[in-house]
Amino acid sequence: SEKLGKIADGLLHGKIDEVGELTQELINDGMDPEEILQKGLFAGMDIVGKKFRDCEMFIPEVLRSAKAMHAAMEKLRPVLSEESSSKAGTVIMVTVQGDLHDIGKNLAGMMMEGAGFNVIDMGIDRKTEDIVEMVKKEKPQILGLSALLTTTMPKMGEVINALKEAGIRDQVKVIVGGAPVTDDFAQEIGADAYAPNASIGTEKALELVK
Ligand code: B1M
Repeated sequence: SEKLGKIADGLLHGKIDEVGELTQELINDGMDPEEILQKGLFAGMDIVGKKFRDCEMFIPEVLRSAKAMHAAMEKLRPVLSEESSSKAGTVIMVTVQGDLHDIGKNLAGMMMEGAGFNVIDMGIDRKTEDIVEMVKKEKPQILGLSALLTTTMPKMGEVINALKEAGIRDQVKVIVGGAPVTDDFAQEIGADAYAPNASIGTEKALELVK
């Protein structure tokens, strides 16, 4: 649809209100949220990522694109996290220390809410010790770790080791995700599952609480 192209383009140019409004219009038109994400929002964000990498876009502009993404996701939230009757359990979602990226984490959190999980979002750039404390306090079934930088990925292994040291590794299942994360890396650090995207992350979470 023409609107999907406008969403991608609006995201690229940081048109925050327009991206939010177009997303709402497509939801009202009855479009599948997955299609809005893939063909509109992710398509735009892919171009942002490439331009950022090639120094054709800079941090202030990328931040506007991220804000436009957030505006769209707020519109998608009610559709993605529609009350589910089942009570799947509790998930803590967090971006590890040193890392400020939160779009993928938020999306995965919304989908998990849609699958019936109670999601506790700890936000971004959280210290390993704070994450361990929160796991002790909330006793979630699942801990979801997100990292978007090759430099912060090792923090995910650090969290798993800290859970072991605290004697609570076997009380929580750990799912790891984020663009640079791989299945091999997840196995290497002893995670219970790797989520290449938000919907597979949600499937893995449901499998792990079975
Ligand atoms: Co950053 N950034 N960034 N950035 N940024 C990347 C990640 C980068 C690949 C861009 C590039 O160079 N091409 C690059 C990383 C290179 C590397 O490490 N290999 C990079 C860099 C270098 C940086 C800075 C260092 C730049 C600088 O300062 N010089 C800096 C670091 C800041 C920090 O974190 N300390 C920085 C800053 C930023 C902004 C703040 C400007 C902004 C983030 C704003 C925000 O998140 N609120 C930003 C953005 C937006 C990006 C790109 C363009 C887009 C990321 C994104 O949101 N994608 C990104 C380029 C790219 O990824 N191609 C880039 C959309 C999102 C839906 O995808 O997060 O991958 P993603 O989530 C996916 C899956 O990974 C998965 O599900 C989602 C899809 O369904 N997933 C999970 C993720 N977490 C999950 C958790 C789960 C399950 C699934 O459960 C546990």
